[in-house]
Amino acid sequence: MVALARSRPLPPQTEETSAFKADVLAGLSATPKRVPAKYFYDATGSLLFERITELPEYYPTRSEMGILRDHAADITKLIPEGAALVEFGSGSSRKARILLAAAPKLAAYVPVDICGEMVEQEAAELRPDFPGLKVLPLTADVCFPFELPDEAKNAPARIGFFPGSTIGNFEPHEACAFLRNAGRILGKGATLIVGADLIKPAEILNAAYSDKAGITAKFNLNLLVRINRELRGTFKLDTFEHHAFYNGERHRVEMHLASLKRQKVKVAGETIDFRAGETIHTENSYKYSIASLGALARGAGWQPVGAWTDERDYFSIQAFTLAAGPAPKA
Ligand code: AVJ
Repeated sequence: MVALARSRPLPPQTEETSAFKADVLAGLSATPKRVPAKYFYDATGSLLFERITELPEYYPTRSEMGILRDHAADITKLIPEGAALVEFGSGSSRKARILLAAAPKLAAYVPVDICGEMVEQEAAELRPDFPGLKVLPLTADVCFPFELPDEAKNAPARIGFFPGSTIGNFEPHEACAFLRNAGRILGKGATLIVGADLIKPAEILNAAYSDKAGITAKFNLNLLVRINRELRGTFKLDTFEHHAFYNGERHRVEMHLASLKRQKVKVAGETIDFRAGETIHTENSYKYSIASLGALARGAGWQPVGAWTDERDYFSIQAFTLAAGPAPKA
């Protein structure tokens, strides 16, 4: 314990940290500066996101849970006997629990997440609540191809689940690539259930991403904390500010970290220059309509088969089945 206090070794150089380093250095060398949003979710970031979901201004989680609860019977009609549910970017599995409870005919649940610790822990908490279900956690980045466990591969059908409007974090062309990749992973006869935030007035969106309690600002700034810890960064947190706004032309909420002054910052031995007011673009959260997500999915080989919204039309759950034949080429 004494040795720990005296020397603080860097985290071991795993495949994960070297991808983080390469992506951060590339993003901070680009103009305009950017860092991929998936790096928000270290242990602290995941906890901060859980707190965001409880904020009065942040409606998406509550709206989506409400849709799942109100329409669970209808949605789970799409799930055949013995099927495997594969959740992309499962996080806390809170939403999957609603489907699992409404679909006792499911044989397996495969939560897939980039955060291995989280996915194992959630699986351990799920098992006693669903004793008949095979829970098979998988650590993977859902942006890339990965292999399903044999039990899921051999199930009579696979149902993909991608809730939380995580699809909105992708550029539309990346969302299309994700959908095509999901089709390949799930295979013939698959169904995909996607949660997507809907286009709505800017005031509602701006409030949801700039909450009064400042939790979203903390979530955004935690990216710099993570870079400081994992990549020997020298970001001074009080010299950067959280900015979030709805870009109506592109149907997306943008989050940025703005440098309050001209300064130099070191990251992994490299020097990064900031102008006063210069920002790091840390997230896009694209908003869709039923029609615009449907068009995107069709382009990736999926056929829309159902859509459900809450009474305010803030959020949507949309279902697709894999169209017969190979997915259209990119
Ligand atoms: C987890 C991607 C759905 O875009 O609303 C919340 C992340 N960012 N507040 C979103 C987020 C700022 C969130 N998603």
